[in-house]
Amino acid sequence: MRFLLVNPFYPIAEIPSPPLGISYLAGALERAGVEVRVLDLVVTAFDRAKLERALNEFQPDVVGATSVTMTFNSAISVIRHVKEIEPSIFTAMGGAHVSFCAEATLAKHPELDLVGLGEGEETIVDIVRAFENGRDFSKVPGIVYRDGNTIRNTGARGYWIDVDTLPWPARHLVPLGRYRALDLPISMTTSRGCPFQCIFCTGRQLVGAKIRYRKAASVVDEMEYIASLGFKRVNLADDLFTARKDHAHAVCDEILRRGLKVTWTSFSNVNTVDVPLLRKMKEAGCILVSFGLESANAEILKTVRKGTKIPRIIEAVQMCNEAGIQPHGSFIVGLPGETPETLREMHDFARRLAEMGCQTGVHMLAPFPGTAVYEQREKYGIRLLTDDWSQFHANHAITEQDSASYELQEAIAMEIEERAKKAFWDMAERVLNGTASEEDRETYARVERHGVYYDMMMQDVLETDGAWDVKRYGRSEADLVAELGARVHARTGQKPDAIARALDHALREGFLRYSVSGGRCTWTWTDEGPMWRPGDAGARPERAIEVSSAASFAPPTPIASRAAV
Ligand code: B12
Ligand code: SF4
Repeated sequence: MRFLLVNPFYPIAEIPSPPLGISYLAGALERAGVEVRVLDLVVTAFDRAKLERALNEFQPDVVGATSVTMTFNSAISVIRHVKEIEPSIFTAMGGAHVSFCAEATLAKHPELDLVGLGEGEETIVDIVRAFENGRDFSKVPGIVYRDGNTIRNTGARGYWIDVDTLPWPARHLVPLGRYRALDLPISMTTSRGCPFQCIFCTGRQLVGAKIRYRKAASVVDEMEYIASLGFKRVNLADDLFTARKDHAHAVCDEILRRGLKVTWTSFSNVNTVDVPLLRKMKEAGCILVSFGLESANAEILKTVRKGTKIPRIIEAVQMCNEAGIQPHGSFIVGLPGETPETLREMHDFARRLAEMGCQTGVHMLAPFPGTAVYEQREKYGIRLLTDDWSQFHANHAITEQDSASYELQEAIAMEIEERAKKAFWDMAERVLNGTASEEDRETYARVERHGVYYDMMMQDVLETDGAWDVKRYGRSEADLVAELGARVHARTGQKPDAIARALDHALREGFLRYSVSGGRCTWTWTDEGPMWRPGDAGARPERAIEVSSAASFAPPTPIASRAAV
């Protein structure tokens, strides 16, 4: 039995991290003895011929994609290609989007055979077993599937998975090296669930109101393992890491007991932090805590059932400052009850928070299927202006209400975009005219490198142009790098000096490597998973990046010695 999991495309600007849901599903399938592969279209390019080759080579029985609302169109397009290429392949989808509009999705998309609802680790194994046993899905709870011309819903699973029994995410199947090269954070979770009921969030419906915790020792085992993969930052992706203080304390205590040097960030709620906990988190490596602030208007906060008050937000920011952790708060423009006045309040409050050292971010309301603000939008006076799911990225206005027009909201979105662009170009100018600070220069160099790497990844430069005859172009490392640089320039149009700096950095850090054999040199991203995997006997290696056969290859510094970056 072979299962291909697909992580659909979404833009690098969203700061993706290696796909966690897909890795959990892959882990569950591997434990059930299923052969699994992951096609990750966030850091590799999609084209139909490539998909066709992958299907021919792997011969999957089932292809399953994940999606949130904004990635649904990309996900269903891959599924459509799969069905066109090989109609006998069974297709499935799950995730935060289709879990809440499964029937409508199956009705509209004949290329999709089944939707998994909510948490998928047990469901996906049940789907495989039912598929093997004559495709009778009627006994599999938690799915909606096509049965001839009928769409059948077997209902929710009715219980939440014990997260301590789950296998670790099978990250070795994901092209981790590319995420590492792009300096993106890596995510993990210590719990699932959220007791709050914010009307714009699907988190609670997806993972339940009762929080299920993992044991601290297992959490820190995983943290230790992912720290060994060479990522600079771990993102604790729990909906609410600080929901139960004794759990958060236990995780931090375990990190400290092991002396693990790892830099991490987490999501929180202003009601669930205090100074002793924040201090402990800081000591254990936490550098930033992100709060969903949503609005600066008390009435709106009440309407969206956030359960927070402005004085408490200020207190939480002060507590972070006292503990030495960077506070971050995010707002949503366009919540029910928004007016020009409430937007001014948000603007003034954000400025006040900035003066207190709090970073802030703003998203536009995107009413996702499954949320109260989508399902009861009439009650909330929200008019949805598009049914194109790819527009649900929350960076531009897609709603309006009597008191807050589309134009008003979109003007804010444009201003945010313009401000970000201007900040970048001002920094670029400072770098070019020699007046930039050290920090500016580092940021600029990082952005420049990432531009080169991302173009190389999304244009498949190494896969299609990264191997050649060394007799023709020379075999010293300088020759190989120069030839690769020329090819990257020809394909991406990036500036030669920027390419040279990026390639030099990639070689030094071990993101890229080459091998020469039989007169041919071949360049690859250092994508392989770790040599040591969870559950393997024997000691874990210092770092998990395979050292190239090239004599001059310089391995990256292990994260432990880059303590608390
Ligand atoms: C951490 C996180 C992120 C991280 C991603 C981390 C990662 N490596 O995956 C970052 C910061 C990058 C991120 C970005 C965004 N996120 Co986000 N994120 C979360 C958060 C808090 C946890 C996600 C997570 O890792 N869960 C744990 C894993 C195990 O769950 P999962 O991915 O959903 O997968 C499980 C099931 O869905 C199911 N499943 C999934 N796929 C499949 C496929 C099949 C075949 C089957 C059977 C089952 C199945 O099984 C999986 C295992 O149980 C959730 C909230 C939440 N509680 O889910 C929001 C959440 C997923 N994000 C959300 C949004 C909107 C975004 C952004 C669009 C941000 C924005 N611009 O507004 C981007 C889009 C990025 C993207 N393509 O996912 C929304 C999605 C709502 C929606 N309908 O679209 C959520 C639900 C929060 C909310 N506001 O309601 N996010
Ligand atoms: S926004 Fe945060 S606190 Fe509110 S329901 Fe979603 S995960 Fe919970």
